[in-house]
Amino acid sequence: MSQLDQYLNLSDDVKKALKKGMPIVALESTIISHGMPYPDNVETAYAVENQIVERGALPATIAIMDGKIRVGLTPAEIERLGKEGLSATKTSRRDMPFVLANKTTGATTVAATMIAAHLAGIHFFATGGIGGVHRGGEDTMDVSADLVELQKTSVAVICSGVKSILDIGRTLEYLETGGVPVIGFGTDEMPAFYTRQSGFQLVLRAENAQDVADAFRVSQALGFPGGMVIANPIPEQSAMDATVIEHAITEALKEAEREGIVGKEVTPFLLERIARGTGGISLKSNIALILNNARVAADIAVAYAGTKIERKLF
Ligand code: PSU
Ligand code: MN
Repeated sequence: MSQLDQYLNLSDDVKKALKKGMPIVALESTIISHGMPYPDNVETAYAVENQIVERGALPATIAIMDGKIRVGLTPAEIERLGKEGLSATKTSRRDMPFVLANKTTGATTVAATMIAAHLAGIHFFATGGIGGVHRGGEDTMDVSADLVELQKTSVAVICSGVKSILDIGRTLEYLETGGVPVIGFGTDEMPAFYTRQSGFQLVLRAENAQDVADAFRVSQALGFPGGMVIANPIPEQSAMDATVIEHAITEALKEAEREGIVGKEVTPFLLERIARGTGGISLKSNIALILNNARVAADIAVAYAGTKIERKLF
């Protein structure tokens, strides 16, 4: 067993699919433990996996369990993580060695999931939103490790942009400096998670899954170390009213400041307060956009592989 194999465990389905060059979509687990309440988190995680299967790709939800990076959780393991919720350790790149050594349960962020996907050989990863530069980040230096990971690890992340709890303009500047392509999926504008528009223009645009797969292949051929952001706007019918969401965000930010929330607690705190502040409307939008991202990610993985998985593998 190689040293890496001691800490990296792929499910049999993932191994099989990798060997045959079949399309696979990685999924993160912080969104399950810290992004949504139980049982919506578990139901959503299952629904996301189903969408990917239906589009002809294999889903691989990733987390750290029992001292191993697990690529391809079983439904029972997803349930376990969903129930553990906030008591699972939110695990980004910084935290991975310690969580693995201590054999605690680690829910992987976008950054950590990218690392795991890359180690496994998976190129595409669907989620809701990535981390970014926080509002006021120019003073606090609160910049998500996701933005740094995107410069280092060649995995394409299909998401609905970043929430406007963050500073979208500075997030885009940071990604540009780091050489990370942000590709609007059928849009010229950076989506703002709950809403389709942010007011920030993008310079790269793809019309379909094949366009993204082709660009990713070129990035690989050039040996670029970094990944890509595929910014896929929330479906029109599920988008929120911009003033409603902005109000909830402003309130959540004030509360975070009053309570002195810092570090890795900031994002989960804001997500929870916003869900509460909008009386659950935001949760519905959140679920709709993730399902949509899962479908697009599966289409991209299928376009890249040039083949579909016709039958449910598991
Ligand atoms: N943004 C969301 N939902 C999420 C997250 C971000 O809209 O669940 C999670 C992701 O796992 C992301 C992490 O990688 O939060 C970023 O945390 P931080 O800002 O502490 O880097
Ligand atoms: Mn942070």
